[in-house]
Amino acid sequence: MAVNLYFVGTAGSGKTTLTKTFKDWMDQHGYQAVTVNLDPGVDELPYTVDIDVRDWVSLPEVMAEHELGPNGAQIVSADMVAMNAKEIREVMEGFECHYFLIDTPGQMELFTFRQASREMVSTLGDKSLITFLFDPVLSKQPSGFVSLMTLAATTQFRFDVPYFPVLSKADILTKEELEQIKTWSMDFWRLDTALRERATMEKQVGIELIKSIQNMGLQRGITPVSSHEMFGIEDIYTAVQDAFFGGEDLTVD
Ligand SMILES: Nc1nc2c(ncn2[C@@H]2O[C@H](COP(=O)(O)OP(=O)(O)OP(=O)(O)O)[C@@H](O)[C@H]2O)c(=O)[nH]1
Ligand SMILES: [Mg+2]
Repeated sequence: MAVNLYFVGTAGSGKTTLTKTFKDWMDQHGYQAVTVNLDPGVDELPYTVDIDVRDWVSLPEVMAEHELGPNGAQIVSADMVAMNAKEIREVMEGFECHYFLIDTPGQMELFTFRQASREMVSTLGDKSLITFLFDPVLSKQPSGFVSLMTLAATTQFRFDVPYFPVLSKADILTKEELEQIKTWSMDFWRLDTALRERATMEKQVGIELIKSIQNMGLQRGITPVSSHEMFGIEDIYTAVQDAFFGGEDLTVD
């Protein structure tokens, strides 16, 4: 059975671009990947979409039918997408592939915080992994990094599937910034020290959040990834293979 690889992250963190980059990488290696768009509100996609949720739910139609603005319509659409999960799964079952690459909605809370999404993820397959994209600009500040770790932890808590944290668009960071973020992700003491240099409120709340993330066993390194400069892609593949196939490579015909 194929792996469902979800790309999740805050708005503009690079989910759609990474879906395309990962698909291209799999094609180049002779692996079979099928792209799935779960964002009913997206206009254009840079990849050829194999399974498109817009075939079931259209944001402009939801806005017109329910007389809603774009935000309200996004919420209704997210639930409508989830209601169609069984049908989407049936369509997925018609494809022979190694991975389904699943691009999720821009407003990640619509996907992450809704009970319907949780049910959808389990309906869509048994082997799911979330690639969680850390926005590089937010990650540069210790408090931004802690906030994203909290979001990643919340995502894991909501879905209870393995997740792999990546530092997205790492090409826009300097070598020093990159090293610092990698250090913070592995060594919370260093992150704690960086936070202590900040304003009192930020410091106190941040330190408490770090402690709970550490207690939850979620302290782990982050993998820098760039769709523009093509690095880190293979690391995602390796993480998936480690999680589900004991690190064995996929077989190619
Ligand atoms: N420098 C750089 N820019 C990137 C990279 N990946 C994506 N981008 C840019 O970041 C912007 C957002 O990328 P998307 O892939 O649309 O991000 P997204 O998370 O799908 O966005 P939403 O679905 O709207 O939340 C675009 O302008 C991309 O060109 C990267 O690896 N490096
Ligand atoms: Mg997108």
